[in-house]
Amino acid sequence: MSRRPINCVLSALAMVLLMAGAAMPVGAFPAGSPVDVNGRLSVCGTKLCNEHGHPIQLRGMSTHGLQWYSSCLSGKSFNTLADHWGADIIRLSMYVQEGGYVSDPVKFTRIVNRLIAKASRRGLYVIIDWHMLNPGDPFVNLDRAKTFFKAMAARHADRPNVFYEVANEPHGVSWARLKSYHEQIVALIRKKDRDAVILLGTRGWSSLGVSEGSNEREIVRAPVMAKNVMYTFHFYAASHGTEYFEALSRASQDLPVFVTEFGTQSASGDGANDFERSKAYLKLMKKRKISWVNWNFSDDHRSGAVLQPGTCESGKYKAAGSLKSAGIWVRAKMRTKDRFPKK
Ligand code: IDC
Repeated sequence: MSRRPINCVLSALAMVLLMAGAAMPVGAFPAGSPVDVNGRLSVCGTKLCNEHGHPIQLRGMSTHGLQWYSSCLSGKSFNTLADHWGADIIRLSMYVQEGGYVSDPVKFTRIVNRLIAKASRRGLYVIIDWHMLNPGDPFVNLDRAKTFFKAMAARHADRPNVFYEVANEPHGVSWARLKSYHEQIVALIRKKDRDAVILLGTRGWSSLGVSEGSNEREIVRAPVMAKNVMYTFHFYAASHGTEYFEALSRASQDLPVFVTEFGTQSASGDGANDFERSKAYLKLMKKRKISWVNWNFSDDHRSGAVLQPGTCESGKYKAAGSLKSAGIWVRAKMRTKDRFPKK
């Protein structure tokens, strides 16, 4: 018997579900997509392992602040990342201040839920980023962070593809203080979500302490005592040279590290690209299987926004000339084949 009528019925059903805004069943990911291939991830020693126990490296893009550039968060832009860029992961950068979460918690919670569903339908991993920036002390927003992560963990605990990043770039606070924040949020997430990987911000704008005269040793001496946690490191190649590079190199031998943000330009997210130094970082991250996420997938005017202004509005992501130089460079680094170990 021909399978066609069954397929028709199934796709009609899928259409109805999609139109009704229903979530696809958790666990159904497009064949061959990063989540289909790797499943639920966990921390194994200093590495990130897939469900078959193989260490893997994920690569992807961060959004700009979710309160800005909403046209860059369309289905088409997610398709571009999944299919054309070969991204494994999308980081949802939900600013806390600057017109972000605090201005309308219900709205931003809804936006994040919607985008998680969108990434999941494409078989991508997704980072829920509590993008605290100023003030640098995460305790200022503690109650809000608790409300947010409680809602996130309750809703997404069954998804195998979600990461929680609990503090983007803390600064001006000691590791002891930061550690106590992390412990509270980790405990709260774990009440609902027993095993998703939780990403912990480090001192000095997630520099492992380097930009505040410290380094990874303070974390090695007093790590957060929890399973499936990793420490974040951010760098901007034109600003952050040897000291940062060496800290990442040392730290990744002692701690599970995830680069949840990097730029090929200066820390302002703008200015000239330093592709030479970026290349050295990428080489190190490949060797050590350190996952990375580039800042940012938007058409903001700054050099770190990978798309040319106007691209998201026009939807012509694949057109010649749609990418800035950072975009051309990063996409080429992301778009490589057979990067995951066989099942
Ligand atoms: C920048 C954006 C810029 C925005 C600014 C203030 O590119 O458009 O006006 O934030 O919010 C970070 C931060 C990230 C910064 C980025 C570049 O996590 O929010 O984005 N950066 O400056 N840390 C180091 C660099």
